[in-house]
Amino acid sequence: MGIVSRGFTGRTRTDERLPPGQYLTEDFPVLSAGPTPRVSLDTWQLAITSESPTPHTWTWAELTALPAQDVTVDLHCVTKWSKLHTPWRGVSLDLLLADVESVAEYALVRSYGGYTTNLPLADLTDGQAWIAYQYDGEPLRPEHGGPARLLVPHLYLWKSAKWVRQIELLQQDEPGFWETAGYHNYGDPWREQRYWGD
Ligand SMILES: Nc1nc2c(c(=O)[nH]1)N[C@H]1C(S)=C(S)[C@@H](COP(=O)(O)O)O[C@H]1N2
Ligand SMILES: [Mo]
Repeated sequence: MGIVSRGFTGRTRTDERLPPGQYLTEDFPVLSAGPTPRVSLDTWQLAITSESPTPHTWTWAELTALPAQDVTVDLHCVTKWSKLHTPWRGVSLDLLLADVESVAEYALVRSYGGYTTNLPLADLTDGQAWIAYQYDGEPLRPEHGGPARLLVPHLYLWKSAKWVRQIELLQQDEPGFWETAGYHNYGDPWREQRYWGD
């Protein structure tokens, strides 16, 4: 049989994966605005709250019993480092939001330790966001957000709240910790939305 040329294999060049103003890093820097909270898996809980009086909650056993996805994504930090092809395992927000009925258009994400960040609810759906609990085949280390963190790789990494505890669905946008301090409200790395006014 002859060899059929398949043309492009879908691989993209590294420089095409690097948003404007970013540089590549091989290591995995830790950026935390405060001390690393230690959360016991016995009491750990994730809640999705909305205008409905009954929150949707998952214990650690419940979360990790759900079907998980393995995803390899690029990370872009507003401090200008990017790390390509990072391997995570977690539960898609599409699955967690499936039974949540809400007219909300915004989400405010709250972490153990008090950190918050906001984003449109649409940015958490359609295969764009996960509650990640493994990195590179290992339990997610506490300094990187373990037991579990939000992973929203298409936005700057400050939106990927470590030690995630609650996703509050809101009808009005409410800026989080860095957004209140002058970071961009949306944070698209491809449009270089670093700071308020960008
Ligand atoms: N709870 C919490 N989540 C957080 C932060 C934080 O300080 N607290 N820092 C954010 C910022 S600014 C970045 S760049 C990434 C860093 O993730 P890493 O430490 O795993 O690299 O976490 C984001 N999530
Ligand atoms: Mo950051």
